[in-house]
Amino acid sequence: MNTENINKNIGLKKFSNPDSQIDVLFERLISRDLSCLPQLLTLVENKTTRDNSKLNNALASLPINEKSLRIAISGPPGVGKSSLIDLFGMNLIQNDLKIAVLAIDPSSEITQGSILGDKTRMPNLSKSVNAFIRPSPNNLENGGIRNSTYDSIRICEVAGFDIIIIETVGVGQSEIAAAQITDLFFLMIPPGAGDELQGIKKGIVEMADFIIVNKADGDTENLASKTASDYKNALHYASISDKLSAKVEILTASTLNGSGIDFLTAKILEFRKEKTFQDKKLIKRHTQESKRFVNQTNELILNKVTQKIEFQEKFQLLRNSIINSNKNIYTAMNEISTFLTQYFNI
Ligand SMILES: Nc1nc2c(ncn2[C@@H]2O[C@H](COP(=O)(O)OP(=O)(O)OP(=O)(O)O)[C@@H](O)[C@H]2O)c(=O)[nH]1
Ligand SMILES: [Mg+2]
Repeated sequence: MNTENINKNIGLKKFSNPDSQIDVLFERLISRDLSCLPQLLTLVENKTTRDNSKLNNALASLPINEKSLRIAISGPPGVGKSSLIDLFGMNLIQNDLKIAVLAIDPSSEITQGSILGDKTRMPNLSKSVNAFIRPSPNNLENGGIRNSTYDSIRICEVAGFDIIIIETVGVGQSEIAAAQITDLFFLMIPPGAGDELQGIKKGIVEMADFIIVNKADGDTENLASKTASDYKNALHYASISDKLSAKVEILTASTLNGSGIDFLTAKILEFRKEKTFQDKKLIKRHTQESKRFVNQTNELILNKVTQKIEFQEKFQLLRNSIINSNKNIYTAMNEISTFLTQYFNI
């Protein structure tokens, strides 16, 4: 990849201990040596070997890229997410933007990462020097979106990518988790069936900034138009208060004939120029960050407590006594509560 033009506005920062792997990788990132990206992203994804506080310090020192745009693209398996990202991404590149795609690969749960899969589904982007595709490991937590996905977004932004796209397959929690770390949420749906048949969870549709009815071509073109107007009617009164876009856009698209892609590109370019949009985006990011802080603190507390051997012993004892009918849940809860109060002095 040509690194010369990548985000000249991002300031340089040095780390004090160049011996450690983390320091070296972050130094390479900040000097825009993009060959460090795969290794660096693996490092943040890999929670077990992660030096949390050192990594957090390094992440905290990264410059903020306020101009970037984070887009989640979600939808049922096979709806055409990767195909759309390929065309949409190429359009954005033609407008002098650099694109990073973090694809949450649904098959990797079984194959431990079928990297070729998503690259071949984005044939144009995978050849472009202005694009970077990262298939992420899909562990079951939140349908593949993990705390580290946000870190990966930040890293890609510092590397100079203007648009960061998260592709997630619609498996319950994943859309919500993806929407919580992005600025805009695109929901893709196939022509025809309603939400329930597509396995789209209630509430997900209302979260979308863009609803894209794909495969509006050939035999399914008319059906796609009908599906789009059904959604328009259904969402007529939907709330938009926590969204960056002024209204939910519902459109048809086809990655075969390219319809809808120019509209999406124009919208994104427009958003990038709008001051109100940019201001709202930064406020939204801070709100998201505060929610993540609450969640991560809860996780941390839980981890710290459950790691204590004394807690584990007490917990197992009480659990077994419930199984053996020696205690009921009320007594057991009282005992564990007393134990926690005494042990942690809280
Ligand atoms: N007719 C038609 N087929 C499409 C369209 N977009 C994608 N496809 C086809 O649908 C299939 C799935 O496309 P992908 O882009 O891989 O879909 P995806 O949503 O990324 O799939 P997963 O990542 O596996 O969930 C491929 O065979 C595509 O050629 C479209 O607009 N029209
Ligand atoms: Mg895909």
